[in-house]
Amino acid sequence: MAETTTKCVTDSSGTDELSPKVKRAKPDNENGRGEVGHESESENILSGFKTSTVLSDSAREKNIFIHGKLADQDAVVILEKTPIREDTLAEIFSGSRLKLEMRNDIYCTYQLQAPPHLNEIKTTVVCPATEKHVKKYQRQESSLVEETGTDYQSITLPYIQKQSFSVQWVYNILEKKAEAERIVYEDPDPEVGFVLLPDFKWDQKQVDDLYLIAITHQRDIRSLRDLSSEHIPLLQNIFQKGKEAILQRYNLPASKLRIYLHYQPSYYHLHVHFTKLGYEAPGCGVERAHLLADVIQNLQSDPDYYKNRTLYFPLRADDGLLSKFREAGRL
Ligand code: M7G
Repeated sequence: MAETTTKCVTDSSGTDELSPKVKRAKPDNENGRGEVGHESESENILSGFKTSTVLSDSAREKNIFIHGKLADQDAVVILEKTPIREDTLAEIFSGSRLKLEMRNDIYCTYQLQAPPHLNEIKTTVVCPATEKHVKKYQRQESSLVEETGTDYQSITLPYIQKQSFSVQWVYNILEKKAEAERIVYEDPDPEVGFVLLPDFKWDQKQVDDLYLIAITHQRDIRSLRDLSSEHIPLLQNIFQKGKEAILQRYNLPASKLRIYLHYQPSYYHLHVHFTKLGYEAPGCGVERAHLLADVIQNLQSDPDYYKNRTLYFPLRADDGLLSKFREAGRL
C-alpha cells in the first residue's frame, strides 16, 4: 500500500481508545504515525463516496456493507454500530437529549440523542476494492465442499495460486510499515516468531468482542494444508505466547479464549484467530474454524494429517473455487 491517496484499508474507529475496563500491559505509542495509508483525522475521504449497491446489511448486527465509487475507484465501505459500553452509561444518561416517542401505562419509548463521541460508527474502507472483495461481502448462499488431499493439489492449490487476495497488508504489518503501534506482542524469531495485533474487525473498546490475529513471520505457509509436524514448535509458540500476551494486556485468561485457524482462509499467509469465547465472531462455526489445540494434537499424532485428510468448508455461490469443484465433478 504505497499510494496513500488511492490505496487504503482504513478503519475510522479510535483504535487506541481502550475502555478503562480493558487492561493494558504496555504503554502504546498513542496516535503513532508512519502507518501506510493513515488518513488525517479530520479528512473525510467518504464525502465523495457514491453508492452503487448495498452488498448486505443486518438489522440485528447493525451493519451495512456497501459497494460504490471513491474517486472513480471501486470501494467497499462497511458501517457498523458499536456496542454500548458500561463505562459510558453515566455520560449517556446525563449528557443526552431525550425525545419521547410514546407513553402507555408504565411503558415509554424514547429517541435518545447521545453526545457525538458516544455515537460513533465503526467504518472500514477497502479501496481500491477488487471484484473478489465485492463478492466477499455480498450476502450469498453457501455450499459445503469436501476437499480430499488430492483435490487440494489438483483443484484448490492451482486456483489459490492464481486467484487469492493480496497479502501486502500482512507484509506491511510484519515490516512495521502499517499498524506498528497496534502490535500487542511480537516474537521476532524467523522460524517460530509471530506478530499479535488486534484484528481490524475489533474496535478495542471492550473485551466482550475481543478479536486479535497472530501472523507468522514465516511467509511460505499458506494455510492449514501446508502444516506438518515440523511446524508444531511454531504453533505451540503462538498458542502459549499469544495466550500469555492476552492475559497480560487484557486480563483475559486462556479459558476465555477461542483460538483457531480458518480453512479456507481469505488470506493465504498463516495466521491464527484469537477471539473471546462467547463472542460469535464471523467464521467461528465448525465448518470453517479449526481449534489450534486440535491442530497441534492432530499433527502430533500424524505428521501429515493436514496433507491427507478430507477437509470440509463452505464456499459462496459465486466463488470461483466452487466452479472449479463443479467442473471437476466434485460437487
Ligand atoms: P481469514 O481467515 O484469512 O479471512 O482472516 P476472513 O476475513 O474471511 O476471516 C483474516 C483476518 O484478518 C480477518 O479476521 C480480517 O478481519 C483480518 N484483517 C484483514 N485485513 C485486510 C486486515 C488488516 O489490514 N489489518 C488487520 N489488523 N486485520 C485485518
